[in-house]
Amino acid sequence: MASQKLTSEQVFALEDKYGCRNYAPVPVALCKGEGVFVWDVEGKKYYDFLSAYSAVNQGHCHPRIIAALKKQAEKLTLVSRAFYSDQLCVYEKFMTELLGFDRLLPMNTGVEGGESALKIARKWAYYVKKIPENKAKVIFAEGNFWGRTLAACSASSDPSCYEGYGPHMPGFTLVPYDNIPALEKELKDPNVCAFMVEPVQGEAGTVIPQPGYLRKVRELCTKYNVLWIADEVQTGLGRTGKLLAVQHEDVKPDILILGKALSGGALPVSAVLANNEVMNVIKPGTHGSTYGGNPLACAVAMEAIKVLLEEKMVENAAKLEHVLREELEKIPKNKITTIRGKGLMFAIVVHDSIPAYDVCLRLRDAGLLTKTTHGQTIRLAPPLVITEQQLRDGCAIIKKVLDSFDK
Ligand code: IF1
Repeated sequence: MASQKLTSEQVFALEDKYGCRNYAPVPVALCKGEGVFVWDVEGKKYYDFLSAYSAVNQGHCHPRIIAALKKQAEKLTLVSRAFYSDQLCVYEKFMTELLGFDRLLPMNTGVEGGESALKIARKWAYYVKKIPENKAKVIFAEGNFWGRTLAACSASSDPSCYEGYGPHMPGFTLVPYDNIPALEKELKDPNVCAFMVEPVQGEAGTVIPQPGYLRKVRELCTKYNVLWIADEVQTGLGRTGKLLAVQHEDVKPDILILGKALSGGALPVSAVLANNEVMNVIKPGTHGSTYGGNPLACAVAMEAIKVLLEEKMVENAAKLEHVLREELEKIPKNKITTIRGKGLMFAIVVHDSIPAYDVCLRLRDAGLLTKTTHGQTIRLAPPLVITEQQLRDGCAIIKKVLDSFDK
């Protein structure tokens, strides 16, 4: 079967028969990607307005990233951390100088970045803040999403994330997002070692905090000697119109987590960055990963960051934010009730009279791919290489599809 060209129906049937049913994908079978476009197995072309949940900010199969992948793949892909490689050290220097941190811990997936950040925070709690052993607490925001591990599920306020996965990780507390008094109340607990939060909540539906929230988080975490962990796995690397979303408020976390677009969608690459006082609590043999920091990932990640910067994708996201908002605001309120967005990280809430999933199906038929998050919310996050004309074309498709629900 593998050698034959599959039809969409065959793709759906094979996955239905042989795959774990942990997703209910939009029924489209993709086989090619280039820039803002993807193609299905029948050759139909689509705008990608999801960007693999912001992992292909640089556009699908960016030629420079693919070239870097191929070049390194023919030399050395993996040696484990049992030995040094000529790529990891250069990548660590490149990233720490770019983002202004002393050290980088290389991991693979975003959730491994989150897990690593929490392990660092707990070590710091006991070795530096001197919190009594096994008493360290971490605060998360309601509506958070940072992956699918048991700790990530334990931190979630969403039953579909944590139900049936107990017993849950102890020492986790939730506070309402974008609520400074509630946060400060928890931070006063001397056993709190960290507050982990997304600068813009992705899975929650692109929830943007009030201006000044991140600045207050920074102030309070400093005041109460608590580590601020910024989860920029989705918001980072240009998605919100800044290299890091925290830069909208000109603040810096104690621990920064990156993922997704760190490799431009070529392979899983994540990273945790922190300064010496925090990162040095991790001693040899106390944390690691077979693939973390592999030469292939380092070479790809450096090129992915370079193209992001050199092709001014961050600036493009900032510039096109107003175009996307302007186009969406033209759509009547009886179709789109809410628009939320920063840079090219947007979500719309469609009127209850229009099933959001049906909107995604009709968008697919009209040549644009995206997916709902909770309820009636639909994400709109095209690659950051999109042009103004392409963005307006995409919005015209969205408008036409929503109009079609009038009939
Ligand atoms: C799925 C959601 C998005 C993330 C943030 C860490 C991670 C993610 C802010 C973990 C991952 C992905 C996971 C993927 C779908 C997607 C997603 F819908 F699940 F919630 F983007 F919003 N921090 N998000 O958004 O990174 O381990 O996946 O590399 O699990 O369905 P990962």
